[in-house]
This record gives sequence, C-alpha cells and structure tokens, in this order.
Amino acid sequence: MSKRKLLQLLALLLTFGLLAAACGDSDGDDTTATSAADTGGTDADDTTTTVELAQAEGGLLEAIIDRGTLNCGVSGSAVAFSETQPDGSVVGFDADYCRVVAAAILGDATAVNFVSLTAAERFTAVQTGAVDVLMRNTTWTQSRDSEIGMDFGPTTYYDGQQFMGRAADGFSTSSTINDIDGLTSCTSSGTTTEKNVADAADAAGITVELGGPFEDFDQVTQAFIDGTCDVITTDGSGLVGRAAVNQPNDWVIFPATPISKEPLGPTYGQNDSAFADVVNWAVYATIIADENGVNMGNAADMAANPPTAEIGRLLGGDGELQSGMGIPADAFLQVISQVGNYDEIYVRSLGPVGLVREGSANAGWLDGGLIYAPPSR
Ligand SMILES: N[C@@H](CCC(=O)N[C@@H](CS)C(=O)NCC(=O)O)C(=O)O
Repeated sequence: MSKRKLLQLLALLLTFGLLAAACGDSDGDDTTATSAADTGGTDADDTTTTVELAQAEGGLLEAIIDRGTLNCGVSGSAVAFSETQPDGSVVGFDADYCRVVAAAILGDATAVNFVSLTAAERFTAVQTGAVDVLMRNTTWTQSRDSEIGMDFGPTTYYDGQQFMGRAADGFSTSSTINDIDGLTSCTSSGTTTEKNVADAADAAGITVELGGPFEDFDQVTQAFIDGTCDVITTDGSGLVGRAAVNQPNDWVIFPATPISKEPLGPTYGQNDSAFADVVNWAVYATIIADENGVNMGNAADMAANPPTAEIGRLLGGDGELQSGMGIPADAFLQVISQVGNYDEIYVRSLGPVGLVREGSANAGWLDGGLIYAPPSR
C-alpha cells in the first residue's frame, strides 16, 4: 500500500470515530481537532501531523484532472447558497462556486460531485480527501486556518451573525442582544455561531440558554416553529433565506449590526498551493470580470476582441497566465461563459431571497464594498 493510501486509510478510520463524536456534540467547532487527537493519538499535535503528511504530496489538482470531476462539499440545505433539489442537483451561490472551480480545472461546469455535509462533518471531509474543497457557508477563522489544518480562499460573501425572533414575542429589527436575556437561543452544532452567542452574552452580562444540540438548520428552524426555541441564530444570510422560504408574517431579524464577522468562502486542506492558486484565481476571475463588464453573454466576444490587455490575459489571450498554473489557457473564459461573473452568480441565487449587494459589504470596492481582486498580470 502506498504511503498516500495508508494515510488516507488512517484518516478515514479517524473520521468514523470523529463523526460519531461530532454529531451530537454541542461544541463541534473544536471537535475536529480534539476528537481526532483523542481517537488517533495522544495530543492535538498528532492530528496536525496526520493532516500535514496526508497533504504533503500535494497534487490535488492533478488528481482532479485525472478523476474528471470535482468533489465539492456543500450544505445542501442552506437556502439560496446550496439547496439539493429532488433530482439530486444542487442550486445556489455556493453550488455555483463549485461549478466555477470545475469549469476552471476541467472546462466543464457540470463536472461536480456535490457532497452534502453538516457543519460538524465538513473539516474532516476535507482532511480525509472525501471532498476537494468546501463551498459551505464556512467562516474563515484563525483556529480553522491553523490547528484544524484548513486554508481559505477569497471571501465570496461577507456575512455576520444575527438572531431571528417573533414580533409576537416583542422582537423588532431594533432589538438587541439584551432582549434575549434568560431566553433559549438555538443553532446548529459545529459552527462559529454557537461560540459567538456565548461570547456576546458574556460581553453583555446576560444569560442565554443554548437549545439543542441540533445537527443542521432544518432541525433548528423546526424547533423555532414548534416553540422550543425563543430565538434562532446563524449567519444573517441563513436567517434571510429561512424567512424567505417559510414566509412567516412575524419573524424579525436583529440586531441591525451583526454580533460577529463571518467571512464565507472556499475552504480546502492546507499546504497545496497549486490547487489553492487555481481555486483562488477562479474566484478572482469572477470578480475581475464583474469589475470590467465581462459576463456570460459577452465573454466569448471579449476573449476574441479584448477591451483591455488584462481582460485578454484573463480570458486566455496574449500573456495568459493560466497555463503556468496547470489549467487550460481559456480556463477563466470557461468560468465566465458557463457560470458567470460575481454579480451574475450573486443575483441569480441571492436576489430571489432579497439579499442585495448595494450598500452592503458585498458590493464591489468601487461601490464602497469589500469585493476586490488583485490584478491579472
Ligand atoms: N458560517 C458559520 C455557520 C455555518 C453553518 O453551517 N450555518 C448553518 C446553521 S448554524 C446554516 O446557516 N445553515 C443554513 C441553513 O441551513 O439554512 C460557520 O462556518 O460555522
């Protein structure tokens, strides 16, 4: 058995112990590091070593090209971000970013194997190689970036944590964290969300009961509807999506300023720069295209007659940089013509639930937002 296979097997064995521990664990965000160490070694450093060894050979880009499909980890139940349809297909903003990466590497936006993962399962799925990348409303944090062994690509959606309560219970959009003193707040296990509530409650000097544990946000939303939870909490976009689907007449989202920063974007195993560069620049390509008015409808014409030298380079013309990254020269032309630019991807999925870029952090940098890409040069 090759060293890589042996390590994958070891990682897989760890997973079984890990998932069993993670599913019912209300502190799942730490579960990955802690449980892996508990199962496979004597301390947390063992986990890190295993992950690093498993990834030291790199080569994920070549493996995906050989396989012919991208294994992309998604939620599958995140409204407007990744929603599994009855026929098994997945729609949404995150699902489209899986397609962006597949189009860049394989020239085919449909060459994606979507893998639905709970919050608590997601990092193990990357560590064991079950998925190549997560597009799963995943927040970039210091511990995930370091001890949990992930690397993060460009933020595709700037989010922040909020609460949702009922107007009948006295909540309004101007409610604050102080208004949930003594109440039960529910969220899914294995998220930044559950920890932020504890921090925010401590800072405000209030007591908040954590309901659950809940494995996913379907269960959380149902518990809110059933009245088990006074309020529910997650990334603001998740609350907007749930309200859009359930069409309640008295669910309100607060506070106006979120209690945390939740930068969401692609997440993959650490120390594989060739793969990371491709994911990152595929995302940047959608942003540069948006800034320059290159879209699904005109990308082929723009490639044939580039309006600027940068667009020529980006779409595969003179001076293109994609071949040197191990992907076809026209990789980003495929991304834009098959999936679209950032704005097209955003509006297609997030527009219908009422999430608008204008005036938000997700506007382009020239419009006062944070969506920004380095130059293609
Ligand atoms: N961004 C946070 C939360 C991610 C997450 O899985 N959130 C869940 C619930 S707490 C969610 O919003 N799911 C969307 C949905 O199922 O509607 C993280 O990375 O930990």
